Amino acid sequence: MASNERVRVRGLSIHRPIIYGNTAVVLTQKERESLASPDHTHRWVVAVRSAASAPDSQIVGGADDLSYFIKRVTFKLHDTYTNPTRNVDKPPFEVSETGWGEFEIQIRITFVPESGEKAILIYHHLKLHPWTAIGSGEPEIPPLEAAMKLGPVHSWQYDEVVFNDPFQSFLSILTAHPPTPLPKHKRRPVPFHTANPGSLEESKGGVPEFTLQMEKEEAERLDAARKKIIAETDKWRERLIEKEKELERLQRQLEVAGS
Ligand code: SLL
Repeated sequence: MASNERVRVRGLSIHRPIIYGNTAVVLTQKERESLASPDHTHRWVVAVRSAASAPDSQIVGGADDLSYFIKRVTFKLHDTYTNPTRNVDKPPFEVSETGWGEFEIQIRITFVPESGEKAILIYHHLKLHPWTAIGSGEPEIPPLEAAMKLGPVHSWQYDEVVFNDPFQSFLSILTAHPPTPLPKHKRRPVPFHTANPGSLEESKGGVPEFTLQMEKEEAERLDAARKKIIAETDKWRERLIEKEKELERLQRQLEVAGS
């Protein structure tokens, strides 16, 4: 049954940009009272989305439907939640919940069967509280009334799913769905609440989005880190060679002394 379908395109890498993370808002007193658990303070959404945002959308990322390569996203919530394992089999790949605390969310992305790829596991720290007081001391959780004034909290991570040596049939699926390009420059706030007043203002001004500029900066950081590792490796390799030479010398001395 060796049809071309299962032929791998060797040496080829193709990637799809995604973002994962969460948005959170403080619940009003009224909303809290209407909940089954009035101790919950926030409403949040955790999601896996395309990196590009739709123009003028109130959503971070999500311009493209990713179901052509993602079959299922499983969000494993904290055990304090009922049915903490949430399977999402169609877009939007997200879970909306209320709660009172931050915790680590396990996100498993299962790809369409045509891909022949194993599922991948990523982690996201659910963020409810805005960053405050950075630079002027210990970051602290602001009171709810203050947090409410700051607006929604965003915590998103850009990533790229890379497919190496893809099956021909899967490659066709991917190329039939080119990702919406990221905007070249900043049109909106970046996807983080930062502590300096300028960006705090910005973060109130709208929904953050990822840009090519940020992608470039991330690539530069990775490149710098790679160079540093190579330099370190070279340094330690040289030391090792020196030590081995010294060992040899000492062993010879021992032999001479012993004979
Ligand atoms: C903390 N380590 O102590 C974390 C745990 C758990 C969050 C946070 C609601 C659960 C429910 C909820 O927010 N759990 O529905 O009862 O901060």
